[in-house]
Amino acid sequence: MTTLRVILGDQLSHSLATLRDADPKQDVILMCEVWEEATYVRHHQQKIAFIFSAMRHFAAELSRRFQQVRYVELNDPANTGSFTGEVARAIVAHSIDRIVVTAAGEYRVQQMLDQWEQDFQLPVECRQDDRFLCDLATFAEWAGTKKQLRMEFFYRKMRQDHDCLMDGNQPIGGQWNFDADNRAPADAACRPPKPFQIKPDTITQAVLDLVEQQFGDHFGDLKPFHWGVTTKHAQQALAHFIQHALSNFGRYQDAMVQDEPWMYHAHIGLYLNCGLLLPLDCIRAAEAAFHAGQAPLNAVEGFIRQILGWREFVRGIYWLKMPSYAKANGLQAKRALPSLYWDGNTQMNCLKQCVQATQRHAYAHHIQRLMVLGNFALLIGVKPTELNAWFLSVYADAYEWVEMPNVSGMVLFADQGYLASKPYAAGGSYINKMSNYCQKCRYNVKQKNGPDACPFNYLYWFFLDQHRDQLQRNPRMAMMYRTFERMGAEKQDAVRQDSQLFLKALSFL
Ligand code: DLZ
Ligand code: SF4
Repeated sequence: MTTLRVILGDQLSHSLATLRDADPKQDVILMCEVWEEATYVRHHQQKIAFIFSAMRHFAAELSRRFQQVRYVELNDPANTGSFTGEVARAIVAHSIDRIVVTAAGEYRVQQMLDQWEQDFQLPVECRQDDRFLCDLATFAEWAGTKKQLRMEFFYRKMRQDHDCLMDGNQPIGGQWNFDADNRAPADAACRPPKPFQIKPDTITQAVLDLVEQQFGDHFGDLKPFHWGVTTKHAQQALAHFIQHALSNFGRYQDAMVQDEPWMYHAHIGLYLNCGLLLPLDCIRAAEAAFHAGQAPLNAVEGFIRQILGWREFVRGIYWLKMPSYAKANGLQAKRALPSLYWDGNTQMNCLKQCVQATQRHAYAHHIQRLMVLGNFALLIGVKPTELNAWFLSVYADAYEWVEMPNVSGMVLFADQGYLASKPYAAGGSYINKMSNYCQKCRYNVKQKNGPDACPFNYLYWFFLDQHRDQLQRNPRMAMMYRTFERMGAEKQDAVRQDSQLFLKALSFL
């Protein structure tokens, strides 16, 4: 009996369910670089390089444990270009009797896996991805028939279930959430550490050459490439964060600084989401730092909430709501994604900064994604499908299960409040409060109308005005609508005129 064990590019964990009962001599492990995955959206060059190099390193590690690791490189002339094609070839080459795989991270790929039994007329065992801390059945049970889900309540349950930062059945520090302490703008004390970086080895060099050849026309800079590509690197990156950045992570979590893409963030999302790091290891490491007095509670709780709370929450929503979630467009947004998202060609300094960081690093930190890139798309009414495709392709950490609920739910309010209690819309003053971008901008953040006014200022009110029917009754928006009413007709007209002019110009760019 020969079992084929298939490992996908975001399943690079030695503890993966697929490998658990594997026979080191008899079984065949399959990993493959395939065109379909590299091009179903045009991924950032660094993202492809990262995944291919991490896959090659992982396969090399597996070869020490297993005798038959079948690794198909992209340029292999026999490569069929798809997972299904490569499984078919492996079945013939190794006389396979059964297939074992772990559930895919993306709906699209799971559909493929679900066909294999029929395609190949072989038993296929598709195992749960138990690297996640909340299994999908438990999440579905928690969500029940609720019309709206709130992360905060899910998170509390997860804290209790995993006995994380708990004092008996109460949260350590007497509060579940210290977000209110996590909104400091940058000040003189804000001096972020150098990010953790790894020099490319020969495997990564070969992958960089391949990506340059095959995907050189994709978005983003390929070099300098400094990401880690092994479990060991990823663990070092986590340790680097805990030692040098975690203590200030909370305080400056929402701060943005000109030409400073890294801040005190962890930059471990890409390792976590491809399996080089496990969520529970990150959580326990941060918890230990708190107990050792190395980091304050607001920072540790904030970090843990992202992983134990938010990450699991969005994944649960994705699987609960797919495939219809991909089509959600609750605010009927119709605009194509402006070209500035690809070339950074704009005089709005905040947007330019965030697009440039994305181009250079396949990374931008969460508040740049949310408050600048996401907020702008929300205000101008970008179609969810277009913004989803952009976020999915440009960030090295992005897979659809995590990207889509963040973009459609959190950023665009396309699910009409299933995930978030209100749209994350903000004017220029909020960006100015949390960053120093406005000081270098051609626009004036203090000005509300006219050619020099910060476009976020009038676009914000225009957005509210446009979506009055849907948003006015939202209790969290009521105060803003009252403020808009108090502006009076003249100012409201100026908002409409400036916005229409701006949007017209944008569509010609
Ligand atoms: C993102 C990605 C890319 C660019 N290339 C590959 C690949 O060639 N082979 C592979 O196994 N995985 C790749 N991935 C990650 C997959 O897209 C990811 O594993 C699935 O989308 C999860 O369902
Ligand atoms: Fe962005 Fe407006 Fe500030 Fe310019 S003035 S950086 S457009 S928020």
